[in-house]
Amino acid sequence: MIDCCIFDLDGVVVDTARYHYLAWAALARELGFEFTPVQGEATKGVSRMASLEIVLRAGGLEGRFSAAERERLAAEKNARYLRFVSQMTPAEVLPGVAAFLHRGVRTVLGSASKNAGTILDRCGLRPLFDAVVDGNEVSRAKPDPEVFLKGAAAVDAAPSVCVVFEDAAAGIEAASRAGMRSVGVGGGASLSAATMRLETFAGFTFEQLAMKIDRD
Ligand code: B16
Ligand code: MG
Repeated sequence: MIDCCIFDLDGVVVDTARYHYLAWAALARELGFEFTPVQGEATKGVSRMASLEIVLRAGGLEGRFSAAERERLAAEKNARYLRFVSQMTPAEVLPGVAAFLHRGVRTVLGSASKNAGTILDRCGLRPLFDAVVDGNEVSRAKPDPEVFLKGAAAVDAAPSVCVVFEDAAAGIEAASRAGMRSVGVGGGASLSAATMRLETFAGFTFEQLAMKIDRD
């Protein structure tokens, strides 16, 4: 039985990954190197400071900045990212997601992002979630299960009745460590550990989810 759907945000509900990438690439350019889209893939689902380490490593700059300087670089990237996010509209919700969220089952947002609230408000999505757990409330990043366990607890759901929708391998592992089933969303090659795969929410119904998940 499925009684609670927990959604990752970036890459599942909205495509903010391209804004994250543009903001990191601009920072890299300021630091004197190119950060490619392929390198940007590694920042998906990863916290802001861990993403900064990935960017600095790509430029051969790891270990070059103090903690205070890294905080400043991350803040600069975030300010640029927020300029993109502040222009978002409901049209940027990925196809089929809003319709799927309207189904009576309990819905929770479980995201690593500290900007999740702003994105939900810009896209008119907040009323569709019964609970929101984001990067401001968790101390351990995915693949630690903390974000999903907190999300399930917020709506009083046992992990065994929860299904997590995720686009990143770290999130699929976090779901499994939380004792939850998972749906790997999108074409990412690293999602093979998910209970099932889903290319897009367009045309996807809760009944199809229940049939597929309960059969596995
Ligand atoms: P912020 P998710 C993650 O969100 C993104 O996938 C990842 O690229 C980003 O670095 C992280 O949030 C932190 O975001 O800088 O906004 O706090 O996929 O867990 O919804
Ligand atoms: Mg994601």
